[in-house]
Amino acid sequence: MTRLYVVRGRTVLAVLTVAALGLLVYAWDGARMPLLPVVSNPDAVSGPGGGRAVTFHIVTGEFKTRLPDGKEIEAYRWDPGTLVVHKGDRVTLHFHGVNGAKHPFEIRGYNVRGTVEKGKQTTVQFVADRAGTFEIVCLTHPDRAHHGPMVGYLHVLER
Ligand SMILES: [Cu+2]
Repeated sequence: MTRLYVVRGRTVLAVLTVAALGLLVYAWDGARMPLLPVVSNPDAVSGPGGGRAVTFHIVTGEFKTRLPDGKEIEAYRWDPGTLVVHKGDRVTLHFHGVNGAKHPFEIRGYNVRGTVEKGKQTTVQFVADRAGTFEIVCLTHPDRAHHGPMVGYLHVLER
C-alpha cells in the first residue's frame, strides 16, 4: 500500500524557517567557540597562544581653561586614557598626534617606548605578559607642572 503525503506551501516555509534559524544559531555558536571561521570583530581574533590580538587607537588631546585671575592652564591627555586587555593578549597601540608637537612616552612596567608627533601615527606592539595596572606616561607632560598629567592606564587582567 502506498501512502501519499501532501505537503502544503506553508509547511515547507515553516520547515525552511526552522532550518534557517538552526543555521543561524550554529553560526552564532561558531563565532563564540570557533566551530566556523566566523570573525565578528577583526580587532579581537583568537591566536594560537590563546591570547587575542587587540588594537587601540589613541589620540593626543588637550584640555584648556582660564582661571579667575586670568591665568590659562592646560593639560594634555591620551584619549582613550584607559585600556583594558587580558594577560597573553597581543596588543597594538596606534597613537595619533593631534594636540601638542611631540609626546615621547613610555609604558612603565613594560619595556615599551615611543614618540607621538603632531599629524603623525606611531604604532607600538607588545604581548601583555604581566598582569596589573601600568602607567602610559608622556615624558614631556608627566604632571601638572608640565602641562599634564598626561598619564593613561593599561589594565592587564588575569585570564
Ligand atoms: Cu605629552
